[in-house]
Amino acid sequence: MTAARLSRPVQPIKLYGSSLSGHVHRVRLLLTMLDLPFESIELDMRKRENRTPEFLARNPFGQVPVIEDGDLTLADSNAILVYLNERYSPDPSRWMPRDAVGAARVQRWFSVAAGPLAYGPAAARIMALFGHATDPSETVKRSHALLSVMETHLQQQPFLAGPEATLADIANYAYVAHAPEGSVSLDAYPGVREWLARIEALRGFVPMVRTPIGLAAGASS
Ligand SMILES: N[C@@H](CCC(=O)N[C@@H](CS)C(=O)NCC(=O)O)C(=O)O
Repeated sequence: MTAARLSRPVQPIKLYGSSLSGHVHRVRLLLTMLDLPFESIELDMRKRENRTPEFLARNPFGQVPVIEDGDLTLADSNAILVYLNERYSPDPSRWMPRDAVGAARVQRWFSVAAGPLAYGPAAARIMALFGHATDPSETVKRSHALLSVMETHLQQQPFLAGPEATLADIANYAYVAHAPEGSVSLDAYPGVREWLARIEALRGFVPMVRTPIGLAAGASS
């Protein structure tokens, strides 16, 4: 059955996540930009609260974010962005273009968020935060390869998928902004830094918490 577009959730949307997660932050960002009521349920990943039978019933991959909106349980940050926009935005085409090329451009940057961003800046930051034993140099190298591509792209247009902000920007924002927490400096990427500032200037923007590492590194937001 197709869910009709509603202006407001019947009850606050439950957001299962961790305040340290950029995947969760991107959902929180859209919730606040759409001014939707929600309740955050913080999971302690170090205590493996994402691996309990109750949580695995919500997402068998054991990953955050997950939302519950009435009877609906939905996992995966980019899928959640699409759902919230289609279900609740007064103007869904504002965040997700309706034309073939515009929609494809957003999908392309969703793929970047799930691939090079996750395996580059997000992974480098996690290693720094949780002190994983693995050598971070490969991840740092991957991060700079991604940032170089983003820099060239953002020198030509203000937002990732075109002249206006879309879900593509929301999906990619947090792990780029917090890349310095993983020893990935943004100094060489002025176009990327200006793009971050353009997102931070959008109505309803909320930052992701800075970790002590981020405060020391001077991460954006
Ligand atoms: N494709 C997923 C990835 C989410 C993800 O990697 N979440 C991390 C936190 S940032 C997680 O839950 N990791 C725990 C695990 O994999 O066990 C999404 O976009 O939601």
